[in-house]
Amino acid sequence: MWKGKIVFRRMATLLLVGMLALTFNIPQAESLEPPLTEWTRTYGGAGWDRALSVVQTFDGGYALGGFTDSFGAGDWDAWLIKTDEDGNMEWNQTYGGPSDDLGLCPVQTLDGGYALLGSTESFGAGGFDFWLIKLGAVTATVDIDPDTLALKSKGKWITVYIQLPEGYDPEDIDATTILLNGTIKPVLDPKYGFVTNPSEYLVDHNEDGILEYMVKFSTAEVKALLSAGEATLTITGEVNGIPFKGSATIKVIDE
Ligand SMILES: [Ca+2]
Ligand SMILES: [Ca+2]
Ligand SMILES: [Ca+2]
Repeated sequence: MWKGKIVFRRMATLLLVGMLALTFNIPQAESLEPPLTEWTRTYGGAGWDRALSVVQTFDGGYALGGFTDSFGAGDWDAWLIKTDEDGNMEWNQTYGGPSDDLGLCPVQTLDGGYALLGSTESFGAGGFDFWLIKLGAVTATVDIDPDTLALKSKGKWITVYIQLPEGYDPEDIDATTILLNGTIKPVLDPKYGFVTNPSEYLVDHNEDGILEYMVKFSTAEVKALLSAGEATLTITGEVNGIPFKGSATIKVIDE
């Protein structure tokens, strides 16, 4: 075949493909609008503060990991910041010793705590070592009323008193994060004073001078989990975005 004819055919094919592409309006990458910036925040002190990673947490906030020269135990220290959903810092913590402690990539773990990965020169076998840190939940003291639950009783509520260790304010507990045995939510209907009125839900039930956070659960929902014998009920939740956990054992009788 005449060589010029082949070239002409190829050009015609290319032209046709190009026209088809225009006809079907195939989107071009450069034509897409990038998302708008909703907000920005900065975190740090007067020294160098280097961010490495961010993950979204179960409560809709963020855990930020990196390392800081501004704070901590000397040289670089690993730095973890927890924010709420708007990026406001809820708490932060440095980890490290006198040498360089770099990088911190957090993940939130299924138990509501955190696992953090970094590299440390302060600890380990020499030089830099891998560094895995597990943060558990704050231990709460839990008191359940009644201590003995009769499965055939007509009581409407099971009342739970949650006391946190020193340094934590029970008023900072987020009641919407509270769960009994990981499944049952407390009664949060604002028609009840014990849900909305701090003078009713912040009480010193065990009279040790430290306020407890009181929540009530539907007895019917809790009974559905239980059978006669001893039952350990576990309460979990968050105070200022930090997970807490506590358990108490009650007696369950089939009468
Ligand atoms: Ca800085
Ligand atoms: Ca250090
Ligand atoms: Ca108390």
